[in-house]
Amino acid sequence: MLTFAAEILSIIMSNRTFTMIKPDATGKAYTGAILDQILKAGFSIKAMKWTRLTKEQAGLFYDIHRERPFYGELVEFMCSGPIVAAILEKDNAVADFRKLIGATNPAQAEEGTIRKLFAASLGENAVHGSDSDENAAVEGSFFFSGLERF
Ligand code: FUP
Repeated sequence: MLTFAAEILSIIMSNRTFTMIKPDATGKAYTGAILDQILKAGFSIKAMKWTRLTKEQAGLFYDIHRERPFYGELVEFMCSGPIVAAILEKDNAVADFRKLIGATNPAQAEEGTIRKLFAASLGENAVHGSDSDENAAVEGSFFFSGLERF
């Protein structure tokens, strides 16, 4: 069994990131196509669940944006339908995944990126990707226990 320290280390390792396929994308049945892009880009899935956030959970997940004008809409949107949450592994996972999904606003996302292909707007932008190793660890732990990640 992993020691506590080893478990924390394995969570913080820079080869993991956290993603959500958001309610707009699950609602349009893009889940399979998005997972296909993720796997083809070389990421492997270390944990995954199909779930639906409560308003409280969505609010907590995006707590960092609490004071921003779009916070209310963001929380409403994120609990408006099911999501897929996953921990992904690949060398340089956080940066490579941000590149794969493209800019936050799909209008500014590069051709071929997931947001360019599947997102309709800044507010409803199909996928989330952690912006740092630290946040990847925190966000992964928000959804998955030690027994649920491999
Ligand atoms: P990202 O790291 O690309 O997910 O983007 P942010 O953390 O800056 O924003 C989180 C989410 O808030 C975005 F995915 C969409 C939403 N958002 C807005 O609705 N309006 C904005 O001006 C900025 C972000």
